[in-house]
Amino acid sequence: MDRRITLDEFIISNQHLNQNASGEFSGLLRHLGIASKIINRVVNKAGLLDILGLDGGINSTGDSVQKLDTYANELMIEYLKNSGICAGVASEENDEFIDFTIDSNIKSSYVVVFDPLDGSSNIDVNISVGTIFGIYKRLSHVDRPLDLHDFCQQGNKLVAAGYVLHGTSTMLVYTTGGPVNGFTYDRGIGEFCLSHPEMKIPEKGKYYSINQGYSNSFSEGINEYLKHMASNNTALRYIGSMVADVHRTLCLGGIFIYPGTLKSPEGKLRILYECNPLSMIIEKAGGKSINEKNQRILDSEVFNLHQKSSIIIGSKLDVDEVLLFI
Ligand code: P6P
Repeated sequence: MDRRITLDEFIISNQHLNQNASGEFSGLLRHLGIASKIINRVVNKAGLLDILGLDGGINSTGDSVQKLDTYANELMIEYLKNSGICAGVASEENDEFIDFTIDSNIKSSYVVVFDPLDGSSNIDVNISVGTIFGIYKRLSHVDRPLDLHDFCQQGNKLVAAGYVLHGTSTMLVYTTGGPVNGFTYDRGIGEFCLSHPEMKIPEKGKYYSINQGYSNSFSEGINEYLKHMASNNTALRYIGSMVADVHRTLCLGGIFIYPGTLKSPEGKLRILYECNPLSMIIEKAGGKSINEKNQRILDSEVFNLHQKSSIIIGSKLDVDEVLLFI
């Protein structure tokens, strides 16, 4: 019978292939899948549940918090804590990391960093949003409380990275250090099913993605690049939801750029739970991801949970083309 394999079947059948994959690690991936299904259910009927609109809060990086952000954040924390196989989490929505081991005897080797609902400014207008996550092995001993170093690790130490995109369909895309695989959510059976095995980013794309509205505060080099792109009639696509813009770039090729601006000289996007996980995905799919100083994002030192970075991510040839101008 020709049927697509589910996420659970895929994780279990590949467990033996991955040196990081213990039953604990596989279980963690499966719990992230369950939490994503529940978030998807709410995202898809948010308008009916009166959880749209701002909840009045401001998160650690100054973004006004949407109710759905809060819901997704609390759900991710609850599911990862109750899984018993996650030692703690760091979230865009929380100033500090949360140590699950303090009031329970969880002895897990893994910590999870995530943005529970990236692109939240789009929630009220029905534009794609997504969850971005990264999994690290903790550095502190399992019998000790977690500390900041367990989370502030370089992206090249990630053991897994992925995202869930709530778009026209809902997709989970992740890598555990090998190929990037995409799963599409089949509501009929309530499962993520393998739909895009071993995703590869095209060497060069036909779109570039940047918020050109800030061009007055971009560097001269970035503006020279934008003039170049306008002169060769390259199409601009910008959704305003990083996970959606990067997913399109992964599928069709091209480039996504969030450079430093006057408001955010180091860039707006956060290294730990936005830039690093998406950079691991794009690199494992054959692409490239650097900052405006031409440093590999995954090699960036991480000093605090909400540290920001400029990012130039996408097809190798498109990223190299930007380098000619900056
Ligand atoms: P701007 C969403 O708030 C986000 O963090 C990313 O998902 C997105 O790429 C970026 O901010 C959009 O920022 O300044 O263009 O609205």
